[in-house]
Amino acid sequence: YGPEGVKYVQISPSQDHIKGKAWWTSYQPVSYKLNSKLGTEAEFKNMIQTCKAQKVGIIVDAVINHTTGADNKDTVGVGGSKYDAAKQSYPDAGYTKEDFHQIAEDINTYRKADVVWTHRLVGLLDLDTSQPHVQQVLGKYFAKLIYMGVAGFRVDAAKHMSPADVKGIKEAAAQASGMKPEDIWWMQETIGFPDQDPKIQPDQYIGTGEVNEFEYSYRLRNYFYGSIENLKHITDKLIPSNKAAIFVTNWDTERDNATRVLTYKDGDRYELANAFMLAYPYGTPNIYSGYKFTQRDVGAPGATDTSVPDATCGKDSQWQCTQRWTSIRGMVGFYNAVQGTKVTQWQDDDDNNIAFSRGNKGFLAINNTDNVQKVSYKTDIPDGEYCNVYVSRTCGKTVVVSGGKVVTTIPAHSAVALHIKAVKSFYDGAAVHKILLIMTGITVILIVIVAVRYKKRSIDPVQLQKQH
Ligand code: LM2
Ligand code: CA
Repeated sequence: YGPEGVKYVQISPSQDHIKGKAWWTSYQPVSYKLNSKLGTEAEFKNMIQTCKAQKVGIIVDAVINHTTGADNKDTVGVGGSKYDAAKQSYPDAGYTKEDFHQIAEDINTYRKADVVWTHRLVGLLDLDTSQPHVQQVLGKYFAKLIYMGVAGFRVDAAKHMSPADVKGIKEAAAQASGMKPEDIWWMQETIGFPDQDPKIQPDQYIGTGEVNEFEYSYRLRNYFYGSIENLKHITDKLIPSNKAAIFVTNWDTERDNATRVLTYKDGDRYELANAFMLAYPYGTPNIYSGYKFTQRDVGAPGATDTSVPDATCGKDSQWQCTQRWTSIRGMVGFYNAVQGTKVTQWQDDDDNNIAFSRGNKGFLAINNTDNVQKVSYKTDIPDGEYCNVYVSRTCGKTVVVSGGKVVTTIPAHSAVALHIKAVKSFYDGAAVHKILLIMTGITVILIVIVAVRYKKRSIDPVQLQKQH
């Protein structure tokens, strides 16, 4: 990931949790020990160090609103932590019954913030996150992860804790780690719905950190199945860019909201939407990579009640391996190359062809129709021959910018993505090879000529080559 320009990797929850084959067992913690289905504490540490050495930070998904389902009958977590859901006792976490909200009811309305904060989310025992003891337990957990080198956090179910509680928890984390609260990267899951209580909307949580902007994902789907010319307004009335964490989908929406978001099952549109997200300046983009599934609850390929085998990519793999797609890798490079620029030269055909530049650093054109499209777009990137990083990783496909214009054809549901760090030139592998060959030829001739003229001087051919 490091050499590819990926800056952070968000991982599934790292806490000890209930046993079971389903993927969502990771969302039922039994303590804050770091042995889980996904590995041991030692492996976790090793991952952090390995990634850090390549300048890749780890973001931990912190499940802090609740513990297990109230009706869970087991007594030992995957990592060995003891618990008793009936007694609301989680000794390895340091929780007793007093640490939980004592309303034994599920959330039955989203029109009352208080209910959403204090009732149980799908039957999960709800921590009383207003209590100093709970905040301290959680603060220590965050501090431990920070000391281990973790770069930031995704805060699960933030919407189910009041902004005041979340603030208290973050302050406890700051105190325990010696950091300032504002220096802890805190990405909060706050699914907004306009008809729900205003007090649980994403904008209520931006005081403590970033929030997930789900509306961005919904718009992407609407536009890619409607007209992508609308993308020019995609950020209208959304959370401010510096507070928004965005994605095309995540593990929840690809299962429970597949009619509202794009997923790997949407093929080209999904790929194009990810490219757009990486090309257009808004929020912190997250690329999601999970596994293929037909049933909602089925765990990762090969999962047992207590383990998940390493992911594999390649032919026949059940993993999506989004991070290996040519277009994604190309667009990660694009994202990094165009930082600091704005959108310029927006062009569209009022329907499903769009193009824009990122100042003089990048250019993206998308054809979201079923037909090949001949295009002629203006661009602010300098004239030259560029690699189309959406379709090739080796500069196998190039597009020429001439007279400030891109004149080319774009296949159905494909894109042209050009940026100044991927130019077909002197410096790219194939070209350098050819140029060296030509130069060698010229050099030989020059040496001959020079040798005739300055017979008596010895000229170092290497020097000559350099001057040339
Ligand atoms: C999240 N964000 O707020 C996660 O992104 C989401 O994946 C989690 O739900 C949820 N919050 C709680 O952390 C998943 C999954 C649920 C699953 C829960 C708990 O989507 O289906 O609920 O994790 O593991 C499961 C059962 C549900 C049952 C519950 C409690 O599906 O039927 O409710 O466990 O036993 C009785
Ligand atoms: Ca709660």
